[in-house]
Amino acid sequence: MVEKSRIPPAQRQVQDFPVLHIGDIPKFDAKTWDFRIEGAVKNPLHLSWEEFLKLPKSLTISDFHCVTGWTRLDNRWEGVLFRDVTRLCNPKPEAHAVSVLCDGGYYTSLPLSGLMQDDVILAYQWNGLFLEPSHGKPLRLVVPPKYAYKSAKWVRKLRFTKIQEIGYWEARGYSNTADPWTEDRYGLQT
Ligand SMILES: Nc1nc2c(c(=O)[nH]1)N[C@H]1C(S)=C(S)[C@@H](COP(=O)(O)O)O[C@H]1N2
Ligand SMILES: [Mo]
Repeated sequence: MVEKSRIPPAQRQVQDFPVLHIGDIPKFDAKTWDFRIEGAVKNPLHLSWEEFLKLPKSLTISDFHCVTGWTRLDNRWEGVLFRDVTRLCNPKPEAHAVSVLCDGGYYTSLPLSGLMQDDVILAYQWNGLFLEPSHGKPLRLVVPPKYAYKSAKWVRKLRFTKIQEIGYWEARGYSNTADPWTEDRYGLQT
């Protein structure tokens, strides 16, 4: 087992890679799949799967913490760093957050500053292989410093916004900041 300092409070380490999502796994067709960036950007982006694969590729190694209590360490994610794709779309000065929209209707959002960190990646490979459909094939976001409901699977669109929108789980009581180290699991209840 690994030193405790890498496991956030009340989390337990798992060796397998659980699958967790709501709804059905969307079908992927490389011919019709596309990826869009829109909203508060100077250069909206529209890429095919083939074009996406030609973007500069990076490798990150990071830990994955689900709010239900499991943590998987040392995942090797390969894909395009969020900040590399952001450079291409040239955000407007008023862009402070990004909504992440997925096939199947799931969505979440994060402050732009957090997404620009070194380990935030739009990943298409995990531990050397293209993603399994259940883990987000063809493309998912990985945001290691946040609970994994921010790591959206089946990503199709990023919308840059002035203020941070409220995502699927966030609208149902989960924290919009989602910091595993402070057990920031639940938003303020009314
Ligand atoms: N599109 C989509 N992405 C999602 C979810 C979802 O329901 N739909 N669930 C999130 C949650 S709560 C977790 S823990 C992780 C799980 O990722 P995994 O199934 O690859 O382990 O996906 C996240 N991304
Ligand atoms: Mo989760």
